[in-house]
Amino acid sequence: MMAEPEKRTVRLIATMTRRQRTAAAVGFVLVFGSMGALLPLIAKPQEPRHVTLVVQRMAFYLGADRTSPNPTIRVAPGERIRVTLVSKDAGFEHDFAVTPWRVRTSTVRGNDQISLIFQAPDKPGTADYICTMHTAMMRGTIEVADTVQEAASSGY
Ligand SMILES: [Cu+2]
Repeated sequence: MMAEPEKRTVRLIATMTRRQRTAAAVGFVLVFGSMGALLPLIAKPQEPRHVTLVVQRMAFYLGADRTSPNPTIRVAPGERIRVTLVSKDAGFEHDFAVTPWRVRTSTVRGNDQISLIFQAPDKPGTADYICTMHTAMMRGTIEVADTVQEAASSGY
């Protein structure tokens, strides 16, 4: 008797008056419409892009690269970034800061690492990133690229 409940539903709708049917339709829209409004609150925010910066011999390096000190970091407008600062400079203290964006990690030393999530500005442009303790040697450019594709093409 699998079809029984369905038949009963059809019969129920058929016996409804026009007013009841309108009320049911309005109820349906209200219930599912409000679920739609709640969806952005329930949905997870997009995972931030991970950028690993290694500090070694008084310079920043991206990911596994050890050949390009203080490289340009490209991000997309409004993109959420998780910077992980990895210390490989025993005996020194370092941090990572983008002062105009009010971004600054705490200090790492020895074999510490620290992560910080921040949101890139919405407008394309550039800013300096620095280690606030060694601004002369540890300084590079962070760029908000024109497009997401441009930022993603620099892949790290
Ligand atoms: Cu430093």
